[in-house]
Amino acid sequence: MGLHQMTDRIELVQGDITQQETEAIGNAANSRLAGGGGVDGAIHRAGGPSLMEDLKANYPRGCPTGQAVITGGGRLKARYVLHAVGPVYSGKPKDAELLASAYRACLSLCSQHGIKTAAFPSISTGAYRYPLKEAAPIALRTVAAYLTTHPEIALVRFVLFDSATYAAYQQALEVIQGRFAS
Ligand code: AR6
Repeated sequence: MGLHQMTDRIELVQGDITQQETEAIGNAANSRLAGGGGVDGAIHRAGGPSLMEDLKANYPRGCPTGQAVITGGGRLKARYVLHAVGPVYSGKPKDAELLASAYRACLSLCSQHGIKTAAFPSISTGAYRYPLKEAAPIALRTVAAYLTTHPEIALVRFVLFDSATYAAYQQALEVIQGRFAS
């Protein structure tokens, strides 16, 4: 399977992840799983209190950076939320590995729970200040690589909140597709 076929299962849209009808949506959480601003605040508001109850009951010690945990979706259209903890950008090489690992952890939860469709926000590029031009290709390459070995995942949709984020992902996807097009 070439990268072309893998990237056929990746979609980019500009929008609000809380409105997605994929089986799961990703959240850009913090390691205390304490809730916060940005997409995390929006998901907890839209999903309702059951998300935090689920987190407190099942993951009282939080979640390490680069990992993810799963809860129900509460009042969201999505049945599940994948709470991923991306790195706070430091400029060190480990940032890229932790960011890739956060996406892989979400995808691995999808495989374990039979989730075939998932939507992701741009993890770490808001409050955690990961530069978009670096984060977008890492996010896309990590997902594309996972899809090659996991045909059970039918769709990964990146839901990018603002036009600059959407443009950065669009450009990164074109580079990845262009390089591997047959
Ligand atoms: N749908 C999709 N994307 C969104 C939405 C939305 N409704 N709202 C914001 N974004 P951020 P981080 C975008 O800061 O950098 C929180 O306080 C946003 O425009 O949400 O990983 C957590 O509790 C940006 O492109 O996440 C953590 O403490 C992207 O989501 C910390 O922030 C990520 O921005 C995590 O920081």
